[in-house]
Amino acid sequence: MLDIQKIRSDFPILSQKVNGKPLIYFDNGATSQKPQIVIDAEVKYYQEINANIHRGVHTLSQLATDAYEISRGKVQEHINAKFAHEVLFTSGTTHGINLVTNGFASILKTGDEVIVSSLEHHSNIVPWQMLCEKTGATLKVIPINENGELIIEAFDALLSERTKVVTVNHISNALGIINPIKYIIDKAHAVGAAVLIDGAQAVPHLKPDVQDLDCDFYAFSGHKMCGPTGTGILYGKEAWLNKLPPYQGGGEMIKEVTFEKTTYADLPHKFEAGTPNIAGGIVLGTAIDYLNNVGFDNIQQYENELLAHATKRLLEIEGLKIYGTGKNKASVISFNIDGIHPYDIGSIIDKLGIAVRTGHHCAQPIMNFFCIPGTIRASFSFYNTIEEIDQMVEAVKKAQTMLS
Ligand code: C6P
Repeated sequence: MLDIQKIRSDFPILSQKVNGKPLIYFDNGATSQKPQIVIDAEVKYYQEINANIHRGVHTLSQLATDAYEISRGKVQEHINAKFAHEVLFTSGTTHGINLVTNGFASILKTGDEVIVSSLEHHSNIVPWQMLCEKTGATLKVIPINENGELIIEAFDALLSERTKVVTVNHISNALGIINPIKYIIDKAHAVGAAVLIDGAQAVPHLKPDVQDLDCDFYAFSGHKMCGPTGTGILYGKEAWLNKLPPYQGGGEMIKEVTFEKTTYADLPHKFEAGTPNIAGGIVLGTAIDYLNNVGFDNIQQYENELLAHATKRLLEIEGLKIYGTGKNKASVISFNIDGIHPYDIGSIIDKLGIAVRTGHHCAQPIMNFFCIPGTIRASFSFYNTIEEIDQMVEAVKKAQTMLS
């Protein structure tokens, strides 16, 4: 059992008023709020150990390097990676995915195929399209059904010896659908394809086990899991990271540089050119500690209660339609109300202190599938409450009356 009031007191922003009303923050899919312990850790880094890492013999540089590498170890443990050097610090999911697509530019060729799904965020579509344009490979797309679930038989039918990469998100940002990634990974491996999982929306809700999943790459953002913005992780299997060329050239990613030839550093440094977000990387470890203290079993159980309550209450509203009605869902609800633009509802409830996201959620193919311009998306976190959901429902009803 979670003590929600105690948890809420860890997040200073939650006691704020917005537009004169107590903040109800339901835009956790876009970014999560930060507990005081994370904010303090960022300040402490700059006050006490700020220095560049992996470069200096001086004490501060060593302290900062140690803290950064301890954080890498925490991530390794958190996602159960086999080696710490399979954990690359990035600026976020987008960066991680682009690092991989850049690497595959030297591997794919005309006739090869890349499979993505209709549920992807633009971050996991556009880089693959760019890669296909560059290499002559073909992009294939797993379709979805009316519930917003991947049509698995269609995925099976797309697989062939031409398939070189399969990539899907673990959880859809726009609909909250949880994808059957274990099945997808196993099937893709059976035809010899590599698999990248976009875990951006999964890591706030669950603890991925990359060895159990057996994925080749798993990308996620720190800012969606109580960590600082500008942080992220790309997990890659050692063999793949050794095979892919570096993403960026620069300081710290080299073994030796001459004008004739440069040799590259060992993992993970080969993929970490330049001065990274040192404070962010260190503090991401603090965020992971915080979440593990709350406990992912507790988080999942409580968020499921929030989701069930919100679904039931929202469906009381006449003319309201929920998108993403599949059985396996995270605490995200996308909905529309007959005859009303999602933006109008979002704007009115914002005046009542309620933050939701409206629009296409960087997932336009999903909106096209449902023939809608966008949805209102309420994405819940473990620090939200049933009372807040009830207030949102009343606010949506009010907006509906005003706009009808
Ligand atoms: N989705 C949302 O409101 P970055 O921006 O690199 O941290 O994450 C990109 C990204 C990739 N994949 C998925 C499934 C995502 O949800 C996101 C970010 C936010 O849904 C902002 S668009």
